[in-house]
Amino acid sequence: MTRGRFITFEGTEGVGKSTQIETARAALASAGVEVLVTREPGGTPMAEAIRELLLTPRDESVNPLTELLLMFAARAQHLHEHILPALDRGCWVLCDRFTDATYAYQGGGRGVPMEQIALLEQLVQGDLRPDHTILLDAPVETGMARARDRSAPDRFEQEKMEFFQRIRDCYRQRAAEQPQRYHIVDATGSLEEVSRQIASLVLSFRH
Ligand code: Z5A
Repeated sequence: MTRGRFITFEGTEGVGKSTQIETARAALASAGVEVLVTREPGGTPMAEAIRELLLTPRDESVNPLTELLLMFAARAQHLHEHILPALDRGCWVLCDRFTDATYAYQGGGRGVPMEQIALLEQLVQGDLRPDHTILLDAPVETGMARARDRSAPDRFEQEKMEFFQRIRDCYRQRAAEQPQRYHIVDATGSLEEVSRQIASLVLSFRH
């Protein structure tokens, strides 16, 4: 049995990750590939409960280390109970955010030292890294404008523009450092243009 591919979707708020993960799922399914779509933080009942803890706005300020540890606690549960069993049975896993988001949000955004994130990454994941990471890239303002009409902002969405700018910078820097894994897609185009690129990109991962 060939192990499935692990593909992650990243980017700042509202760039179209959830929309494009569905495009990717449909393209792969029509090519006969078995696909599991999941997300972080979350993906199992317990990890979804941790997501709720992380996203709920609260009066108490949240220490960046608490946030970091909760992200990796959710990830350990998700990875071992859901992602790894799927990959082992040959299923492709499409995940809406993964550890690159931790480097971008907790590292770039909150200022947690990257070495601390790398330590936890190794502890929780061992050698597992995504086979491909699709970075949907657009100016922060573009994503915010697209996401604006939704429900009340969660704890992350309440942050200022500079926070999201640091996150975008961090993603772009990581993509430049790891060009073999990262695929940058310009997310400013129309829905049809971006979807076309995503479908052709994920289909190319079969070879
Ligand atoms: N977080 C973290 O800090 N550390 C970690 O390690 C992890 C996560 C894993 C939850 O993530 C939060 O957790 C997140 C980071 C943090 N906080 N923030 N911000 P999330 O992924 O659930 O939340 P999100 O980033 O806010 O996702 P989102 O806002 O749902 O955005 P999206 O999935 O990228 O966008 P979308 O829902 O597909 O599209 C938004 C709207 O734009 C929608 O109406 C679409 O129809 C429209 N759209 C999409 N593409 C286009 C184009 N091309 N043109 C026009 N309109 C479009």
